[in-house]
Amino acid sequence: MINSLTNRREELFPGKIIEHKQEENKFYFSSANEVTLLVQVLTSRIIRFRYSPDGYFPPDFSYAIDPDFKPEPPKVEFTQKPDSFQLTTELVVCIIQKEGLQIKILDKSGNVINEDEKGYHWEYDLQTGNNTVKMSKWVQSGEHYYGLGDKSCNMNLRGRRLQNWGSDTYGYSRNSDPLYKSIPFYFGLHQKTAYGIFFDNTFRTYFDFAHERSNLTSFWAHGEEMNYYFFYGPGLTEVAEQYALLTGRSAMPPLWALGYQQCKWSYYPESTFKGIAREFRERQIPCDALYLDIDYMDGFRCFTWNKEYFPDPKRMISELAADGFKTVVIIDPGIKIDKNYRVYQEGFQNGYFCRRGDGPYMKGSVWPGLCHFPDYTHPVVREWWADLFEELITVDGVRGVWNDMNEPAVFEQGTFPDDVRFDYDGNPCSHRKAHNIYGMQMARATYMGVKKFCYPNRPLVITRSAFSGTQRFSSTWTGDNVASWDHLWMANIQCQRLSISGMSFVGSDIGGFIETPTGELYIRWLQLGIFHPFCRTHSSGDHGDQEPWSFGPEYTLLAKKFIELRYRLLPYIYTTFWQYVTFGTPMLRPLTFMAQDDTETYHRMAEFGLGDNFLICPITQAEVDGRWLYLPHGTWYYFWDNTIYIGGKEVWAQAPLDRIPFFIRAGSVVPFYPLMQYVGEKEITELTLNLYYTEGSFTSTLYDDGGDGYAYEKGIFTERKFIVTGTQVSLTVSQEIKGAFEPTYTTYKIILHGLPFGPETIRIDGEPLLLDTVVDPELDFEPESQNEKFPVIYVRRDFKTLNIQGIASDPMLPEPEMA
Ligand code: MIG
Repeated sequence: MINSLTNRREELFPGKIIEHKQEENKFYFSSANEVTLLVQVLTSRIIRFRYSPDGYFPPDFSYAIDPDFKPEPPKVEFTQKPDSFQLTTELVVCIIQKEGLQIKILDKSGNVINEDEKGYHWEYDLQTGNNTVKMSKWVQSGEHYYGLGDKSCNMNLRGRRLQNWGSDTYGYSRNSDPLYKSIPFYFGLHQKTAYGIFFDNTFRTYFDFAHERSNLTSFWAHGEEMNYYFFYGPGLTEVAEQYALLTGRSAMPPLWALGYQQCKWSYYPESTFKGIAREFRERQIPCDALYLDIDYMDGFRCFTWNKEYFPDPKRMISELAADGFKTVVIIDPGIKIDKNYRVYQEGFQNGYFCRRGDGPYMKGSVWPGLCHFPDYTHPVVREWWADLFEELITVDGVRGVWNDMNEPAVFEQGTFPDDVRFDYDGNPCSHRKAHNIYGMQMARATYMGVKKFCYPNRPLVITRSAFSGTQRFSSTWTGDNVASWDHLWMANIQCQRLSISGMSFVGSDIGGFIETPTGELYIRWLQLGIFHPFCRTHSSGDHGDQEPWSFGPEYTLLAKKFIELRYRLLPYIYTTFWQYVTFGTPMLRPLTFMAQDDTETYHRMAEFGLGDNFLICPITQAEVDGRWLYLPHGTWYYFWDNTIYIGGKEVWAQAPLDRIPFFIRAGSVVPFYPLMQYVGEKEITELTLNLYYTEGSFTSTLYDDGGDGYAYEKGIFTERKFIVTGTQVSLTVSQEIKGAFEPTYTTYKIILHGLPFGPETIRIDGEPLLLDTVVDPELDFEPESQNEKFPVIYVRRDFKTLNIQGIASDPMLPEPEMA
């Protein structure tokens, strides 16, 4: 079937099943030619398929699967028919053909969700001794495909062939493939029903979505097993959640890591670095983190300082900390070959570096010159690596670590030679198998160290390369992009795609890494960046400055306005992060994920949701003052002027350079922090809640745990639900509170948007209350809105029920405008 593989060899297929056995939720089927299929029913909607060509399964080992994923085995009914076996769970039916082992999965109404064409087959590779393992499936009528993590092409993958082989792709472009990360997980969607497939194989993997043959989708790898997980939705979001349950979620980040971050290659010496900090505070542009790129090191030796540039890092970092800045430093995998360098000596003497096939340590050239590279797939090496962070963190005061070049990247050669050996946690192998998880294991070892030494504070790790599951250890960014409009378009798609592929803590280099953006492009990019979980400006520095104030006063003001908006939105973004941590829900939600029942959304990809209640659509074109976009069904408020839009259709969003198309779902309660220059600058005594009136009922969530530390793991957090119910003449808000955390704020300032009536009586838990009408300075993003008055109510934090009764239409209040 799959053409354009390596040499033409013989394709091998399973024979007829002659034996089967069951061990709890594991079902083994063996064929006449010794092929064995192991079907493991993990939950009612997650089924694993593992194939052995010779009846032998090597020890079960995966870096991707979350060790904490231990679901109770579900109920499975097993039946046999003349031609097939059948496994039935509460949600799906899985049919296994006796002749050929093809799989067919149906939902309980009998709709085919996924069906093998040839199914499992393989080729033996004489050269390496591996099997090229293959799987082919029918394309279902009207099927669309999504996912695969780090890809810069259109959202819908139908018609494409893509591969996973982590690569350092400086200045990549639309459709470049592969990029830095390897996430062999995709979604299928047809008849409004979604499923997912995760091919847990770390070799170079390929996915063909109706590309070679329009009726066929297939995936294969040049080694290891055909070993994949099937997830049943039926919702796309549910599929993403199932995948995140299996491969894990991030822990809660420190709240400051959701603030604005500023980076450049490179800020040095100390006076320059501190100058950047000073400028942020003088200009009152909020910022939480500053980054040191490779030049802070002594000759690019990891865990050292260039003492000429940074004579006293501990003093410098503590001075920055006193002003609210966290310092994050880069650490690459290449360890300079230098007999006088401690890290090199320890690695060399203890055998911690990767070896070539014939024994010597592998050498490769990167920034420091010739280097050896730690084998992070060895548990002892990871421990050693983790401990190397002690001084940087406990003495110098570094609060986060940035892992780069971990695809792994090597100058000239690209990456390691194939014969390089790895421990692979006791399953020794070559680079062919370890390549795609090298960066992940580096990030894991880094995380262990940063977490250990930052305690009781939470760590921040950011990595360029990743494999499925890396989200358990690290955030990520999309690598070396370019300051162009096309790259802004890509940043939007890449971040959405990484988010649905398990990695929600994601952002792009705002403004572009290579070359310089115009002021306009920088602002348009920042407008998108403030809605990405990871929000950092970074640039190569070769082409001029890229700070929020680098483009002239007019743009500086705009940059400040959008970074300020980011800080106002922090409690909402933090709540969205908590949903991701708790349920695996992607933070960024492609339009199709928001409205899977609406097939119009299948053809659009610029619009996305952040959390439950926001819809954003970036402007990715020069010199325009708005754009057409598709609003999913429901009622929406345009953030900038409160115009009310009815979704389920295309609308025009007026967005000159001081706006990004940003809509808020009617009925939602959006928490706002007061303006701060950095997280923790002020004690928050009052939390603003922006309530967007709706007719009918809608529930919003607010999570809080103080933003750092680990008490939340012991239940010291609060989850608040605001249930808003509106009629033409009344509005009721009930609050449900779970958890034991005591926030610093004791009152809510509730700002009412879009009330269709004039409030007459207000009762809070039965008692009467007065209404204020304010010109709300906190919402003054728009000069036009300065004179607009919003009704405001101040209530105690733990109220249970707020009730407003009104008289229809009060001339005192702004009429909601309908678009
Ligand atoms: O070969 O550390 O993607 O963010 O600034 C370039 C220097 C190495 C690549 C990263 C980029 C970083 C740069 N690095």
